[in-house]
Amino acid sequence: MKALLVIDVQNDFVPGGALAVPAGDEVISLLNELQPHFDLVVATQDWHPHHHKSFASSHAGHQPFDVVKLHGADQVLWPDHCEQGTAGADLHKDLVTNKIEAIFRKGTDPEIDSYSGFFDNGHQKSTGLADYLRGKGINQVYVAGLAGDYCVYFTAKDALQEGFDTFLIEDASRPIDPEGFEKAKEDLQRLGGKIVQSIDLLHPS
Ligand code: VGL
Ligand code: ZN
Repeated sequence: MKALLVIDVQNDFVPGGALAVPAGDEVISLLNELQPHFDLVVATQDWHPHHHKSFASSHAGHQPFDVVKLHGADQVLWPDHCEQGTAGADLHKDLVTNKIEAIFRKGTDPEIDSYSGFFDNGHQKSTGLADYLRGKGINQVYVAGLAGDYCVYFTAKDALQEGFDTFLIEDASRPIDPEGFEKAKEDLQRLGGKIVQSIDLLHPS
């Protein structure tokens, strides 16, 4: 049984948004086409409280994209984005949502960032996504969306660690930084993940 995880297709991550991923909007039509080819579709939503610690504005003297230590780990500081209840946090209006059975929210703890749909960055708290997928009989997990080098990558990495057969759909994802995305894909392959293109799913040979 195959699940598609649609990662953070939210207004703040597309051009014009607070943390725009270059060409982020280009994944939407592909994700819509892909959804009917899966047994289960789940979405994630970055969902931060006001003054979240991943925001540069919460750290005096720092700018977006600076890196600081937060609870002992490196933390990239971001522009304020995906604040709970704002339009920027909404899923993009062009994303078809009727097949999305559940939306897992992340980044809700004011102190800890959470790139993965499964765990916060320190792996302290689970969102329950792995058990949800297992409960639905899923063994194959396909991950796509935004951003390829952050939330897509970390979600795929945790999916592997949770024992799922894991695929990153490259052309249905866009990164913040292309170089970071290359490293992310290499890392996933080293860990046993596979990089695929949407054509492999839409027109299997
Ligand atoms: C993301 C940075 C901060 C993402 C979320 O969805 O990839 N990146 N928060
Ligand atoms: Zn975030």
